[in-house]
Amino acid sequence: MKTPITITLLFFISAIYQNVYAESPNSEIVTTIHGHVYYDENNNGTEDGTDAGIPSIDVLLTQSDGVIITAVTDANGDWSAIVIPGMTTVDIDETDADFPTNLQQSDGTDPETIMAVLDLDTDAGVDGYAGIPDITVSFNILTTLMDGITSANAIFNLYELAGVNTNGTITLILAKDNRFTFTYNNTLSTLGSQSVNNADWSYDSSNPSFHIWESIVPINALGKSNFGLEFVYDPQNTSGQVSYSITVIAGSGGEMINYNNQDVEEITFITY
Ligand SMILES: [Ca+2]
Ligand SMILES: [Ca+2]
Ligand SMILES: [Ca+2]
Ligand SMILES: [Ca+2]
Repeated sequence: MKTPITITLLFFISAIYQNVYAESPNSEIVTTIHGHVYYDENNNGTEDGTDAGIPSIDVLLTQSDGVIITAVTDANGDWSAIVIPGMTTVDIDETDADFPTNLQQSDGTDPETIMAVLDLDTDAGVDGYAGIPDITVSFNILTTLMDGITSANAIFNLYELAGVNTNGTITLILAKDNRFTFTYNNTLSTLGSQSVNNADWSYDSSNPSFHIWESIVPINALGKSNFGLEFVYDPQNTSGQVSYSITVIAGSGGEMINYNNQDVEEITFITY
């Protein structure tokens, strides 16, 4: 009973081989390469939680002889192809009509060149794509009238607006002014009646022009992070008004929308 099946199978394999050989006249030997494309829903750079494969995406494979072939991801986001051995450039086609809009790569590298090894099924790795977060910032000085040397509180609130967790360092800057002094308290958890996450933020005073705060703790989708300062304002025997501007640096946490990355507070100061 086994013989006809074996013969049929051998014939089938031989037919595949000949077909591939016919398409790759520069090589007598073929090998395979595979990979995986997924939607990184929680934008943490790894496939976990409810992340799922992205189906029906073209993957362009430039073989070592320059001939480009196309693989397509299956229902699980997996793709594979028969290629000639050698350096193979793998390029996921983000312009594919089935590719979800407004995603950026959060895991893996694309395009990238992989060595497709003779007689092996070479793993080209995973490529994860996530939505693009958007951070906005609000700067609140709780007492904005400085009557002589005055102590006051400032709170820096950062909000995620796009429904995507941030991923990566978030940097916030404030121009230095010797009338405005503080000691950053990295254990502060409430300031006035507000809760603050000072422990999530590190303060760097080394830049001559700017106070710099950084956080590597993600802001959750539609969530918030903040920190607060108790500062002293010294009008230095003058009266007037001054505006302080804080800026979330472009690209913070993977965000890309810069128009809402700044906020200004104005202080009025008087000396009698
Ligand atoms: Ca993930
Ligand atoms: Ca690509
Ligand atoms: Ca890749
Ligand atoms: Ca923004």
